[in-house]
Amino acid sequence: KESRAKKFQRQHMDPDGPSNNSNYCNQMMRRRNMTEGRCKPVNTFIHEPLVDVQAICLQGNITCKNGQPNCHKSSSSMKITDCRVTSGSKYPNCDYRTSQKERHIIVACEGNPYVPVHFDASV
Ligand code: PAX
Repeated sequence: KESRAKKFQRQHMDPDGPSNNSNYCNQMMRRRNMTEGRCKPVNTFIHEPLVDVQAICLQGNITCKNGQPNCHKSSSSMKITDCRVTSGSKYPNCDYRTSQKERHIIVACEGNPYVPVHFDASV
């Protein structure tokens, strides 16, 4: 079974991206298997080296949206792409809007090694 850490990498890591392309989210959401069973409504891809994203787990500790205490906010802003399903999108034809941003990101971390498992927000 896919570990939570590997699932985070599949859903959120794209260190070599983004291709400067309005179809980025349509392609990546399908390629990373987030359009099976339903269209995942919102998903963020992170365009930074994996080690830099893993290091967020050692940075500022904050409370997560769900009240758990295991969230961490990146001390630097990071290059990200937000993918949001369009209002007219109808499964199985998942249609996304692609928005590139530079933001601080908040991730939840777990385990030993203590690594990212959930994307909480960008600020
Ligand atoms: P997830 O299912 O929420 O979390 P995601 O981050 O890709 O997946 P499994 O065993 O898979 O169920 N975990 C936690 N989740 C939440 N909060 C804390 N503190 C926590 N600690 C551990 C993946 C796994 O992490 C575990 C959790 O139990 C899961 O284990 O966002 C919904 C999705 O949209 C993404 C982030 C979420 O997907 P929501 O409802 O929290 O707002 N998303 C959201 C995003 O990619 N970008 C965004 O800007 C926003 C707002």
